[in-house]
Amino acid sequence: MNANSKEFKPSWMPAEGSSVSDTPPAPPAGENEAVADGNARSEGQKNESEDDEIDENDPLWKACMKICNGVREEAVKMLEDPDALMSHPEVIKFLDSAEGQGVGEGEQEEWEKSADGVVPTEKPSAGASDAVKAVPPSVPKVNPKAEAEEVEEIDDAEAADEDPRQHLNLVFIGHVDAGKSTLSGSILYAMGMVDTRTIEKFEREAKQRNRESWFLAFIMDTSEEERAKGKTVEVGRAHFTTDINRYTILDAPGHKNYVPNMIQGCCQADVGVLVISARKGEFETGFEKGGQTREHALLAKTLGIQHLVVVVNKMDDPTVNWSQDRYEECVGKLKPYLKSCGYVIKTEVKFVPISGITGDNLKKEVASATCPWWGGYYKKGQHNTTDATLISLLDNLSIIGRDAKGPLRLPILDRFYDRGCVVMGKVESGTITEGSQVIISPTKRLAKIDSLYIGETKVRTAKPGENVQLRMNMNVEDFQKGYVLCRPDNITPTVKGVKCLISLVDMLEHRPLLSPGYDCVLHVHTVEIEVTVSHLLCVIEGNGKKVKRPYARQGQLCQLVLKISSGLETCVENFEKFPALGRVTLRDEGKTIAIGKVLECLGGQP
Ligand SMILES: Nc1nc2c(ncn2[C@@H]2O[C@H](COP(=O)(O)OP(=O)(O)OP(=O)(O)O)[C@@H](O)[C@H]2O)c(=O)[nH]1
Ligand SMILES: [Mg+2]
Repeated sequence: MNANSKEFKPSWMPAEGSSVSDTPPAPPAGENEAVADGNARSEGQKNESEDDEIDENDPLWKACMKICNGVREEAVKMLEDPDALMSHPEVIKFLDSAEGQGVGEGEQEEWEKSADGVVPTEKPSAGASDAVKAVPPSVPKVNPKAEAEEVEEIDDAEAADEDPRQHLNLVFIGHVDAGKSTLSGSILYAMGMVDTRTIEKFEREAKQRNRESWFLAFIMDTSEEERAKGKTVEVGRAHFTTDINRYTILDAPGHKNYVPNMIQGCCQADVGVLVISARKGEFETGFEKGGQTREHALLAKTLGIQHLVVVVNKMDDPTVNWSQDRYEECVGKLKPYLKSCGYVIKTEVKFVPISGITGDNLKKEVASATCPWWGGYYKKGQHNTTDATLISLLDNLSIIGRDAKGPLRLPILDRFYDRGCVVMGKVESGTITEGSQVIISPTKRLAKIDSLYIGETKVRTAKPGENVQLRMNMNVEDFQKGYVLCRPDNITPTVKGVKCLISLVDMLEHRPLLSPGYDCVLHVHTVEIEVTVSHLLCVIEGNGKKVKRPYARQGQLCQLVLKISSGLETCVENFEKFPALGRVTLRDEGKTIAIGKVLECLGGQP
């Protein structure tokens, strides 16, 4: 797994260190060129090799032959130009049909036996596969026989029927040491996902490391570095279920050095659980004195969090002792700030006092002897909460705007080798189906989803909101973080620049003005890429009037054009069409300076 994600792994997921991540999101120039080369091979080259290369069992070849009424030369011509091919309605229809989704039973075996794992449909862009042939050293070599046996065993597993329960992705955010990992671990323990023996083992280990109170955090903080320092680095991932919902926990790091990892966590989430420490001095450090609470809350809103659950944690601490006044103080100070981030407090934000370490108000309500005032609060719906516990509150949240019938959009978060190519990501729109064909944008290559997993369960389909792992019939090098899987009839645009509406929230002290030429890092869905402000189109004044200005400063709203500094293309969407792929964050020197949305995609392919 990569530096940005880790998880309780399904058995087929890789051992530590086998990932081939941390590569830039845009396609390497060579790869793009190779695609172009592959599409534009000279006539002579084509004649020499084309006919020999044709695999008669290739489903796309069969489709072309069918469409061309069996006229070979016409079908060959069709295959030569993948872009034109994709614009052919009959091909699209074919690919969408059951026939186009895969092959017959006998042929399926041939497909799976394919030694190099490259599907016949790649042939039109053979140049591209040449460009990415080199296997990075971090990809483990495997015994092909053992691989075949194991894959067979895995693929024999019956794909499960769709679970009707809603799936919620929870990202735990907040200042360093607020108690996010402890809370995550405590929830997993309370929900029966961790047994007592494991907890006892972690207690012993935490004691040996002089970090006694961290034993619950060790459930999520699994690396040596994290346990030694008591700080989360990578986003921890775990799953639990209730009778009503299925949940994925994404435990983000609180330290300011790891904000990009936290952004990755937010990208996959629908609900933000903002963990606030009520302990004396800690609330003040985290919220008032330049702590991470503010940046996290703001980023979560920008990155599409629909509900924010503020948990006022460490209520058991001797400096708090379930004090109603301290709770009111924290809530009272947070509300105006959250409002200024754009949250509608009444409908989007809920507050609950908890103790991650004792488990009070997680699954079980705190005893009235310990906290006599809480019952009165939730029964009256004070601070927008009518549920006694965090779990019941989460069970009552519903996520809107998930369009299972819309065009497929699945931004890739990570990919790795494990007896074949596995990619990870969250379905943002549409439905992904086992055996279906997808286009990888921006390279525009066609790929097949051999099998698909939600957590450890093999499933047939996955709808928006699901974090999935896909076994693909491609090479690991064919995917990069920031690529987007889509359907051939509705491809994500690739851009060289974007026109954005941006709010400058927190400019650097020594770079207080934003003007053309300003360099920074653009975060949009799973993409992280360097950009330059090429035009400042206008500054929008308080009365909504657009004015021309040579620069914009903190607190101002402006429209600008951002150009990808490397000149490469990346996948971005207009916010109005796909909000999850059009929310923008600009960071500079490790700090969020601006947030906004994509108004227009510029300079790429449609
Ligand atoms: N008293 C008390 N201490 C807590 C509670 N929750 C967490 N802590 C303590 O706070 C410290 C930090 O806990 P973590 O869970 O590692 O905090 P975190 O927010 O995950 O920290 P980062 O990952 O570094 O951002 C540990 O010593 C915990 O024991 C709580 O409910 N009550
Ligand atoms: Mg942590």
